Amino acid sequence: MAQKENRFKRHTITAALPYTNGPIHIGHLAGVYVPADIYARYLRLTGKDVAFVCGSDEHGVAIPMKAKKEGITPRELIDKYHGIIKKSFEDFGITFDNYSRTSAQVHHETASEIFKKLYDQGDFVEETTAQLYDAEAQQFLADRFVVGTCPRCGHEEAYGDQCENCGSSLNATDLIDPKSTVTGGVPVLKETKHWFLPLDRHEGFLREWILKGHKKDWKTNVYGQCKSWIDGGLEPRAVTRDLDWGIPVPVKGGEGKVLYVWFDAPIGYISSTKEWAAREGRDWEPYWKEKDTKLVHFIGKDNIVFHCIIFPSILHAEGSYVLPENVPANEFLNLEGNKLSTSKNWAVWLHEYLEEFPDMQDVLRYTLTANAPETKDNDFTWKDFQARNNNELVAIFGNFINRVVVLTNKYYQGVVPGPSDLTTVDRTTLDELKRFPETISGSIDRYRFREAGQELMNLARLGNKYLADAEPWKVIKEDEARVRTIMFVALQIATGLAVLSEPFLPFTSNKLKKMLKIDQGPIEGLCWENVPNMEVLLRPGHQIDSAQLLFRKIEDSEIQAQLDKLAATKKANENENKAPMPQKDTITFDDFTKLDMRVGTILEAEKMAKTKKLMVLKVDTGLDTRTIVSGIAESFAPEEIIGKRVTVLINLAPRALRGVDSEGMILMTENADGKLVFVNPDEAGVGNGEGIS
Ligand code: B3M
Ligand code: ZN
Repeated sequence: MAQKENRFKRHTITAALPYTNGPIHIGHLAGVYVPADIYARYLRLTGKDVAFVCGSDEHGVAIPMKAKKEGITPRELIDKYHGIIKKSFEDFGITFDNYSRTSAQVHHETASEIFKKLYDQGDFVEETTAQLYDAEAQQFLADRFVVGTCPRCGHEEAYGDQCENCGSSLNATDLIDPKSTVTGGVPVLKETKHWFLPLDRHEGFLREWILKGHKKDWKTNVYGQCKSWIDGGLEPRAVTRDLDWGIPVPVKGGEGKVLYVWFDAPIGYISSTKEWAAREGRDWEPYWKEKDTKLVHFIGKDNIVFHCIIFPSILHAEGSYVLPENVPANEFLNLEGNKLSTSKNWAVWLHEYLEEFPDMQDVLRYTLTANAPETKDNDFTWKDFQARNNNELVAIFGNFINRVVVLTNKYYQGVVPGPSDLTTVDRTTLDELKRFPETISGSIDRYRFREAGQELMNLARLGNKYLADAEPWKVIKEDEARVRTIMFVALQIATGLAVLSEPFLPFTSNKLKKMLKIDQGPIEGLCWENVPNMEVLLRPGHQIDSAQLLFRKIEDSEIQAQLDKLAATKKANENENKAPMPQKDTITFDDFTKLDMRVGTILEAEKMAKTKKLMVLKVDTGLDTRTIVSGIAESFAPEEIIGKRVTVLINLAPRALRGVDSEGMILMTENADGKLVFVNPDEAGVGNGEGIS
């Protein structure tokens, strides 16, 4: 294996801190956490000293905004989602060495210390400026408390601190046509004092570090965004806010103000490392201060400016920290052709996936790696998820392993046979196996996880093809010695898969190691680096276990259920956004008194033949029992409405509907999912303004 870059003695890997204003969805996983975990697992497997850290991002305007929406306190909100997020990462096999939270004392101390040091060094500019203020709400409008048009790209939903469309970092006063998200009102300007990080003062350092430092191994989109910001002229950025939620500003005059969330959040990586080191009895400083530490930030593209411009400027000003070697930001993942959205519930939530597809973490890991938005936005579809599972994991990887283990048990009671003479194909196949660790390493070292994942699948393809071509189930009849060799070669490939799949498919790798009985501590010398050098990975005479299925087929019905769930979400969003029908022309009281509405009971119900919507009802109106035809057959089954009390308009002129005289109208409305419901406004999901017909 080519002598790889070993100038680093340790690796600090960070993954963007998820806001605790909602659960984790597949966009977060594809953009940040799956690639970061693959990278950290791979580094550990190749013997590196790794600190893989993350934690919940619990400050910022997003938190009180969501708490208000949910009718709970910010503290209750962050505790709720910190718990959901932390558990779902654990259940999905994301192997953080520490998952902390920015409400932790260690973080408040660390962020305050760094702020104080920069303050004492005179690295901030203290300035009283006119900031956006909502007079009705009596509060300043920063970050997500204000939206407007981005001055850079024209995106109309840009926030006060950032435009998610072009990634620009903004001052709220930069926004065109700003609107308060608290009251919807137009903000006024009001003077307030804040501390600014003069990024313009760091232009020289940033040019040197990024542009002259030739961060050519940085992704094009990352390097390009940095270059455009630096060339576009860096401006001072406020690093404090007029908020009561966050880390109090630790200097005189900071009363009633907190640190800007993007000042404190990246420092959360350092706090999380401190927390980890204290628990493990290690020293945290080498992971952040030694020059032979490789620091890599895994983030989404909307966080590039904070991780490549602002945080490095803070660390550079502080003076004792290392800077990131790479920031391999991913683009965005869409879902079924639409942008993922927490607020619109347009997402596949990790905790729900884990409930609906138990023990199938690796199927999602594999699919999100195969479709990772590494250089451009990409789309997740449930059909593709099914295809990746059925056509690759089941049909190639799983099929190969099942044949190897079943046949070894069938022909040799599970004992690895000693090979007889190796043919050219055998030797070529074993030589190809030996090349896979370096090929996969090469892709991972360049943060090309899609490519690396497909190389792993190519190893399974190699095994599958070798076995299919060798046909041991036929050869066994006349040449048992040949079959010993075939199964020996196939078992070497299966062992290679067990080792090399661990970063991508950790749950599968564990199952496979158990089947091959190499899970009780690896075989002497069996490790990623040694696969190319070992003549034999699985020795003749080694006893393996019986076959277990690694993957199961995903049925169309399971995919349809997910698509139906998304369709219902889409409908609910349409209804939520649907403006209530405008009021009809005014009528007189006399007009109203002409309507004769009574309470009635449905005695009989039957779907009208050859129609989709119509149902023929017999209704006891208190005056009589009459026939009423109602268009509710797609919303109810006949048996579920027998005996239902309903509101009936009984003096409507009879109408013949498909040959049946309908003598009246049952009043209905529609709930948020678009389902017809009987007029009972307490019925779940019926919003004010819904028409009654
Ligand atoms: N909490 C998440 C986001 O902007 C943000 C990342 C912080 S990383 C220090 O999507
Ligand atoms: Zn923009």
